[in-house]
Amino acid sequence: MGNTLLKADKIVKNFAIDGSLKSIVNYGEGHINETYLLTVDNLGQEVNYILQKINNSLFKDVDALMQNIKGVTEFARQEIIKQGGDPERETLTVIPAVDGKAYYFDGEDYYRVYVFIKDAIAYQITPSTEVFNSSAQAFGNFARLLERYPAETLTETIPNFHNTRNRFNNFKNSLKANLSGRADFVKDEIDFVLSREDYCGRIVDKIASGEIPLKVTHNDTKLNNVLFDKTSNKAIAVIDLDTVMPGSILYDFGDSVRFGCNPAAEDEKDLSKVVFSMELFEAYVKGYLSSLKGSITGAELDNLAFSAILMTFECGMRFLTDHIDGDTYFKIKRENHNLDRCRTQFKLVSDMEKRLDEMNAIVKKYS
Ligand code: ADP
Ligand code: GN1
Ligand code: MG
Repeated sequence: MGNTLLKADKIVKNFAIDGSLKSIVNYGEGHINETYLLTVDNLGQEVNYILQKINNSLFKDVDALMQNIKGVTEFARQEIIKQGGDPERETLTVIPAVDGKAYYFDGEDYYRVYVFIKDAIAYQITPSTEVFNSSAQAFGNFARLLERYPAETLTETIPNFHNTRNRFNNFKNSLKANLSGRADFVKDEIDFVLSREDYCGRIVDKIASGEIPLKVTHNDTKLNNVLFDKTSNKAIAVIDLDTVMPGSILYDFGDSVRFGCNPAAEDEKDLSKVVFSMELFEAYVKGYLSSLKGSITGAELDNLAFSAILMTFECGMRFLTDHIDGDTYFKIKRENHNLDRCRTQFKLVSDMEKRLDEMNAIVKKYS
């Protein structure tokens, strides 16, 4: 945001926040929005908030996006209160703008403010099977919560978000346009995608035929979208609710596995460190299925292991598309960042393809 305290101060004054802004720093490792930690002095007491500049080139209808988030967080809040929990810690809390809206538009950009969840940590790499198992339970419980949420009140914030066939067509269009000129240097990665076209329709077709149910899902279930208590290391809150929309729990399961069953970073350059961990997979399956007992269908279970391959493939294909487009979607911090990310995903896909039978056996064990 040009990052001056002065500009931030003007923005903060448009939210229902008491006190004066002391500092603003970049925060977190999200690829989509610009996230800042605010420190406000309120009568001698320091209070933190999360300020986000919403990525308006992706989220075209910010009003609808924020209505979704308000709806889901208020619903979660009531459930947490019923269970005797602390709603300001266990879900996001939107701080309204002074005009009562859930966001502020300064004529150029859209901003929102959340209560800062204190003494919490977001992991960029899975630190242990215990932590990963706890994230699985948190996402499983979140899926249960969303089962009771009125789906008809939600707007689809990014249409076709996990329609892998659509993603494949977008990839082919990017390849044709080759806006960055980079397509000529990534032939192996391009072939990797093209030779797996038959994966793309496997889940969307089953959703279309009714074999796999459409549910309200999170759609962006990577480990750093869960906050953990710094002391107990237990998952406390599922965050990043921009993509809560109708989808399949296979998307949520697969995306968590994609990110978390890898002992290295999503953008690790040394691919010898990137390996699919069966131990972490088992920890996730165990946690997720324990939370979803009685609600997951046979068709969902049959496709659970494959969904991990598909979501990893889809994400790698999206990184490659963005690399070829010239890095217009995901935030990057270095040259070829999206290509590095793509390569880790394809390494994981190759590993999983070899171990699909073992993965299915683990799903069976906990079904
Ligand atoms: P993006 O859409 O860019 O991924 P997120 O909403 O996931 O943005 O936020 C980025 C990071 O900021 C999260 O991974 C987490 O570390 C941190 N974060 C977001 N909201 C909060 C919050 N309310 N309290 C504490 N940390 C937060
Ligand atoms: C983005 O917003 P963030 O960083 O939690 C992306 C996900 C990708 C992920 C890959 C809205 O997630 O779909 O899987 O990066 N979110 C959006 O790390 O596109
Ligand atoms: Mg995020």
